[in-house]
Amino acid sequence: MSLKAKDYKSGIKPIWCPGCGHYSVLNAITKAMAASELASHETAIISGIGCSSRLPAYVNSYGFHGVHGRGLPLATGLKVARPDLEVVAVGGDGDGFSIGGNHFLHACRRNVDIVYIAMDNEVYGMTKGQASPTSPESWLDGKLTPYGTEVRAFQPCAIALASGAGFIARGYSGDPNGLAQLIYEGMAFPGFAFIHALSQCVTFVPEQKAWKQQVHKLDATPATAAEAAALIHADDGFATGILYRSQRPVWPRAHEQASAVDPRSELAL
Ligand SMILES: Cc1ncc(C[n+]2csc(CCOP(=O)(O)OP(=O)(O)O)c2C)c(N)n1
Ligand code: SF4
Repeated sequence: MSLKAKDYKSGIKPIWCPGCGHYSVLNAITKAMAASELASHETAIISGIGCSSRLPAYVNSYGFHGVHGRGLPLATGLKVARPDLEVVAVGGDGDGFSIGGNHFLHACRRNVDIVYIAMDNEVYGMTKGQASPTSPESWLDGKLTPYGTEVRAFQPCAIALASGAGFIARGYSGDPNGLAQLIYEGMAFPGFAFIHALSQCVTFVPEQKAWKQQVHKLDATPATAAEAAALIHADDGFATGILYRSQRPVWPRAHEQASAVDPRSELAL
């Protein structure tokens, strides 16, 4: 019997603020799991630290809540050891693009067959509203960055493209069905699938409620990396849909041969 999205909820009540975008990302993930007809024991959700990184506890699957910025190396190790699992890494913009930035570059470059959902609210929510790598340069926060960040914002999709990601998509928490579709396609994609999920922090950046009016859907996916680069650089950051899709060999290439050898049989010798 196929499972419904609600069957993938763990029953643990999220402790996110009312209105936090992360609720909808959670819903989108469980919808994508149901559409993919994944059994709970065939899926693992891995995270770092942050409000967004609490997500694995709320999903009825294998899960691991790691340390700050280390969701991607954990997910990579798991996928290499257990290629049969659908491995999904999740986290926030602070987790993934600041302390975890180096891992982000190399995950795109390695092309391990995992999905990475970065829940971007342009702020460190859990630690009470400091600027993050994706905070706009002009973002004025009275207490912590009273003159703006004075630093150019990190561009996750441009960096993903330059680093070799084969699947790059942007979704919005206010459109959980659209986001679920992107996650579903990311799960089906053979290789590293990066999903930039705009997910508002209503507590520390309440003006993000206006994102609902700003997001717009792409008409078509660019056909080449050059076209994708042009689109991503010209984009206002609110275009949703698949920004780039192109397959190349996944890592490790000797996956099937390696997984056929049970390491315990060698130890027994
Ligand atoms: C090594 C380390 N440094 C700093 C922290 C403190 N810390 C916890 S969560 C967090 C930021 C989380 O922000 P983000 O990833 O954007 O997620 P959000 O809470 O906004 O969903 C930081 C800096 C930590 N837990 N570990
Ligand atoms: S502080 Fe922001 S990111 Fe954290 S739960 Fe509240 S609304 Fe969500």
